[in-house]
Amino acid sequence: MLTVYSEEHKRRNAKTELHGGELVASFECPSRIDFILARIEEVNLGVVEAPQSFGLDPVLRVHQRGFVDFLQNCWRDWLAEGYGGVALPSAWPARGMRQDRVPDDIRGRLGYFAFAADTSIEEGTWQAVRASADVALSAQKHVLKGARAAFALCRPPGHHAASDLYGGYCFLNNAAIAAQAFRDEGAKRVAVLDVDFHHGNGTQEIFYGRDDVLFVSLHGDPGSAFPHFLGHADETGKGAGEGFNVNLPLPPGTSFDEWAIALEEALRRISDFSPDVLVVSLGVDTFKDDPISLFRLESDDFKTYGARLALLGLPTLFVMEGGYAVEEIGINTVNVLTGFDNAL
Ligand code: SP5
Ligand code: ZN
Repeated sequence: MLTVYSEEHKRRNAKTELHGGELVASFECPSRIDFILARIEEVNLGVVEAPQSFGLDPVLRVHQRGFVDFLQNCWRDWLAEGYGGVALPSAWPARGMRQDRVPDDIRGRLGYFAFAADTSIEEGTWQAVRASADVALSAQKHVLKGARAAFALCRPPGHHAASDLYGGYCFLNNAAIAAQAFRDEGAKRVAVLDVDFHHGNGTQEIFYGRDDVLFVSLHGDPGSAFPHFLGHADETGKGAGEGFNVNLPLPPGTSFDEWAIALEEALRRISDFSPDVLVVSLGVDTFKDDPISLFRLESDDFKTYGARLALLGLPTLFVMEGGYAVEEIGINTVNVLTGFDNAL
């Protein structure tokens, strides 16, 4: 399987993360990608190539212009305030407050466009974010042109980013940008399967009113897990999109056996939809030793479900999302991909 990768991801090196009331080293760190690349080379997964540039047009198909402008200019505007720290929000337009006016002030804009305070914006963040979208689009072109599968080694991840919201370490929604590109380039129906531990609230929001992109997610129940405020089973889509959003929330401590039962339900829904192509939001934070997640998958389980995904028989784009057990992230991620390849 071909991998697309950009060194630009290194420009996203968050100095800190607000976690448990403390500023700690960021879980979403550059070495995650080093371990994955090393494992790709170790098992000879296939060619690794750099992305092409696609500009912002495909990004603006799923994200609002004002939001993209904010991301692009945020660090400059924050520096202009003379602060010594990284750009983090500290006030939000919560219940009863106005959401129809975007503040001019950068502190107000941060709160307007962020849904969580775990994600800083810093020097280089935007450059890495842009490159990550290009990685997804470059891998998408390989699948569009007939590859059975390709791996977009995206960093930063994307599935928490909505049309005008960032958070959960995500800024632009790489999987959604790629799914939309498939639609714009001829696919009639696209399925997105999100196997990251966390609910893909951003992807859900982007496609919630649509019947041409099916979103199916297995994740930690929002009653116990981030992003806390979306991802329940009764979120099934709205308007034309009714019935085209499938959430399969699972309790803390879920084992692979239990997870695999939910996966079968997810795959049934995808098969019934008969998509032209599958986009997999591939987070491996379902692993038992993940430091911020609550499921119990073992490394071999990733190979098992990778093989199962291949049986859908669909052209498949894998897009990297989360996974914070850094020492094992390479093995777990590449196990999904080799499991898939070996089943063909
Ligand atoms: C892409 C992705 O996986 N994003 C995840 C972002 C999660 N950020 C907030 C995590 C808060 C976790 N707190 C749980 C502590 C358990 N010890
Ligand atoms: Zn996650």
